[in-house]
Amino acid sequence: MTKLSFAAVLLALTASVTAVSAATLQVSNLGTDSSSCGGSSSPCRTISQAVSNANPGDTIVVGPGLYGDINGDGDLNDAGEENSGFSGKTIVISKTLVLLSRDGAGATIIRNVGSADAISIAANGVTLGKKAKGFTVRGGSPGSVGVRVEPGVTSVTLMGNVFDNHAGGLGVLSGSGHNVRNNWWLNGTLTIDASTVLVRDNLFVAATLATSSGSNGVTIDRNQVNRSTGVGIDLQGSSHNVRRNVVVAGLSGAGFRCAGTCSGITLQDNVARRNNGHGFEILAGTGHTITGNLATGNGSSGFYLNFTAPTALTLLRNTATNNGAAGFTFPGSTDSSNYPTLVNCVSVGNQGDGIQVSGYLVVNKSNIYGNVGAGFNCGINKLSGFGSISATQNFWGSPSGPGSDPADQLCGVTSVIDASSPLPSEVKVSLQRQP
Ligand SMILES: [Ca+2]
Ligand SMILES: [Ca+2]
Ligand SMILES: [Ca+2]
Repeated sequence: MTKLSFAAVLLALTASVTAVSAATLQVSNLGTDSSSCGGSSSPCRTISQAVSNANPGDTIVVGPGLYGDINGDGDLNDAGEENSGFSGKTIVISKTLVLLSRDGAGATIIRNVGSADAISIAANGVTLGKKAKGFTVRGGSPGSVGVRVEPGVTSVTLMGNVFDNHAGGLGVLSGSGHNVRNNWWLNGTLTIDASTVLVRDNLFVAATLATSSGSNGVTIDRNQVNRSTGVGIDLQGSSHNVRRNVVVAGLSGAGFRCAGTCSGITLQDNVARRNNGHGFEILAGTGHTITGNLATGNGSSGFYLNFTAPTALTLLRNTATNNGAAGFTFPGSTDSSNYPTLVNCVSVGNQGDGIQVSGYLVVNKSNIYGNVGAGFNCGINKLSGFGSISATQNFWGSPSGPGSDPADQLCGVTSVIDASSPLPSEVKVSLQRQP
């Protein structure tokens, strides 16, 4: 069944329901399914039956225990197992409902089967979980998806849930206006393919948070991403606001990446620490704002911005320390209207150059010292003869300006230089959450 025809079926189902006053339906491992179950003395056994019996606006409260593939044989045809009525979808929430667990995600497990979507949300305004009232949704087979918000669906809230080990995606969220907060996303990828979504205070472990090429206006705020197997926060689409996130110890790839269709991104007050690749890797797009971020201890560059497309950009108050390659790397800044400007930035103690650039560069009021520069002590290393560097009011590790140790020096620089060395004010790095 295509997504379109699936949506049409659900629309017809939803339209046939006549709303009555809101009620609360009960689901329990001790319950029995029937067309009238859900009362406190006659709970349903399955979430699907409660959804079927409910009216839009109702709340479903699910007791502790195991739902879905109860006996773990890989199908849903055994006693007490979910039957959504839709192939490839274990539970379908087809009405505007609030689904809560009574005792929280740790006690309330939904075991998915095969390549199914564990939970498909196909109505506007659905709430799945809240703090300490969510679900654990487990998968594992290739193709399975933890939670899918169907295309066109609006204003879904996901809160207090654990999504674990879905090879087809921990979540695939389409539509718009969603609120995704306080969930744990384990072993996989959450993909936001939607507009105007708030993703706040989530924990990702061995997982990636991605926005799709069609996404727009996603706010990613105050999340923690630990030990991702690829990029930690992987951005495509436009006009996302990425703030106060911490990406730590990624096993390969960058902490934060903006690539492909990525455009008009705000990256502010984020921390990339000890990831195997670059801290922040910006490979595409125009109109970015990159302010107040910290990249420290990453395996490659702290900030790697490729200016092959015209993306003249000011980096304000960004700090790169102790990274394995250059603090800031700017390949491809090869025309006079397309180059980086650094103001109040810090590049200190990196194994590579403080700043490595191929063309034009402006650096003001920044700290650039203690960089190894691959043994050449380069605060700024200009790789090509093209372009020029303007460096003013920076501190190079010595009152006399750039030079040999203890200062960092200018390498490969043949064009206009105006380097002086008053110590700029300390850069304030905003750390909202630290693991
Ligand atoms: Ca089964
Ligand atoms: Ca069976
Ligand atoms: Ca030095």
